[in-house]
Amino acid sequence: MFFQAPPDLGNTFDDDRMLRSFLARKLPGDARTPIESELREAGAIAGGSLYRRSLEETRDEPKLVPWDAWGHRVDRIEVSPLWKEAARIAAERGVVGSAYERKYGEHSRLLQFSLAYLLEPSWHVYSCPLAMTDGAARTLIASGNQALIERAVPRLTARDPQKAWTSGQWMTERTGGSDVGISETMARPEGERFRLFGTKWFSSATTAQMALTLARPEGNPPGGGGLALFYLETKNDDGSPNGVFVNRLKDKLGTRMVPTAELTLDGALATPVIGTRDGIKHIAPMLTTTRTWNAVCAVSGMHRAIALATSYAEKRVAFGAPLSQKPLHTDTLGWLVAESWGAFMLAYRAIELIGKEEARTMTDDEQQLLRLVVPLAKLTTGKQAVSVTSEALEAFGGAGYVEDTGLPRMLRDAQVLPIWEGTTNVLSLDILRVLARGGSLEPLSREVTRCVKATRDASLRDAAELANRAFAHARAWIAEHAGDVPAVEQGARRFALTLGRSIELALLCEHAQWSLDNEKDAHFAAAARLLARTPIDLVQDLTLDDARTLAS
Ligand code: MFK
Repeated sequence: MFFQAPPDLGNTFDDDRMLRSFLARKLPGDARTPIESELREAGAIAGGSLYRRSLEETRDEPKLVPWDAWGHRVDRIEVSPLWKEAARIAAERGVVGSAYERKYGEHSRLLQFSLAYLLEPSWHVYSCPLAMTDGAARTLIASGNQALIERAVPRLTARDPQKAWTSGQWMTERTGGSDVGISETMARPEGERFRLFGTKWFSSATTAQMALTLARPEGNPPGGGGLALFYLETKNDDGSPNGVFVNRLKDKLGTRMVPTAELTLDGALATPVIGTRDGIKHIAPMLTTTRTWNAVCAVSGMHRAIALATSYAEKRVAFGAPLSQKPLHTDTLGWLVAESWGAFMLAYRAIELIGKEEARTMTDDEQQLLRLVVPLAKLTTGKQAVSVTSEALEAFGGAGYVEDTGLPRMLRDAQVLPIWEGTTNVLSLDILRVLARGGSLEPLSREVTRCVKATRDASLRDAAELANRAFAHARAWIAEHAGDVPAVEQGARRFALTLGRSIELALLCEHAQWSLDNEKDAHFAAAARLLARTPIDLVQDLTLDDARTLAS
């Protein structure tokens, strides 16, 4: 009787050609050895014990316990054993903390995000609370509020699991997750602090000890400028709720191990983080951080899905040979690899820039670049994650559709990536806002030019030039339509995706050239050539009235 062998994983660091090559290129010798050693340990866990547990422990979805046995309101959320283990691993390995220890200067973020990248696909989206925790630490530090920094940052970045805190990021209300400026939560002054009253409609990973949230101090004007950024702790010192009540947990398509709650704030005592206005502006470091996490998790999910599909192709025999020997099957997988490596380049460019900003080695040009690269990385990789994961599942045939293979979960978890932290359209509009407020495409343009110039190998010239042409087309389109706001808004997604995809291709060409020169490895050049044959330039020169007609 035949039984199919399942796919398996080895050390996910050792098996990741892209990550290893990128780090070899970017890390100085003295940092490379210790960083690789930490990542190899994480890769062993991610491909071994944690991966096996993630396949086995699929039933322990979070539960809300509103009352204790004696009738006290406790609103306790019980998470899975795997999440508890993830919390321990994350703290001990510094999946947030290592970024703040800055042991490797501007390269510290490469270590920290690579840890997240390796562990994410094996811990049921525990990256969600970590992303917000990282974002909260960064936001508090940027605020300069010394009292809050001293109170919270050591806990948010702690290596000791007993001391480590996570943070929530409560922005979304019933009025909407995109147009945050119309939020209804009110803040009533009480001494130097405020009591918050309102509802938060999506609060992710609601087990956090603290949260950063937005509310409108009484008397403030409507709109985003009238919101203030607040810090609150979810429990009082005696463990009772600090005016934060969990109405219910959301029943979601994916990220089902993440407790996502609807909350009522009924007099939650909160401290303004920085002034009593401009909350959206002050929470922006959170957005930069969590959107980068989103991109990193998108790439890591793609790599995991492809790694499993590649392993399966070795084991699965059909029509007389393993799938790995079938030209059509390997063609399909090859395109997926190219897509995911392009995504990797853009996500890791964001990481590099954040590391430089924090180590204060960043130029003004790079500062402007960061403001554009983060939303571009988030929106471009989010879309890629869904399509690549879907295709990778198809590579398993029916097994990819069966729950206890663990495969369908990957697609469901990928589907959140273009949604939370700003949808593709909202982030496309964010790019337009940056440009409308005096930002420029010049830093991106210089990035593409640098990559194209660095790409000397004849086999890569067409790909590099295509990246250049696509980018130039997007740039010409936005210049041509500058005065026509509806036309620019209508084309914003195609414009942003063209920027994102052309930069991915340019960065991949640059890396491919480096790898040819230094590693004699032709894989990245092959990936760049393949990526160049996918749709890179999505800009449409005509205003598409037909689309409006169909949607009305
Ligand atoms: C797997 C790991 C992933 C982690 C997941 C964690 C769980 C996720 C849970 C969530 O999904 S939380 C909800 C996430 N919500 C969003 O991301 C909000 C989406 N909406 C937007 O991003 C809108 O564009 C925005 C709310 C910002 C629009 O509001 P406004 O009031 O129209 O903002 P405006 O006027 O554009 O910006 C106000 C100020 O903030 C401006 O500064 P100035 O006043 O000095 O000009 C902006 O420049 C600044 N700003 C806005 N966005 C910024 C920013 N600055 C830097 N970076 C940004 N991204």
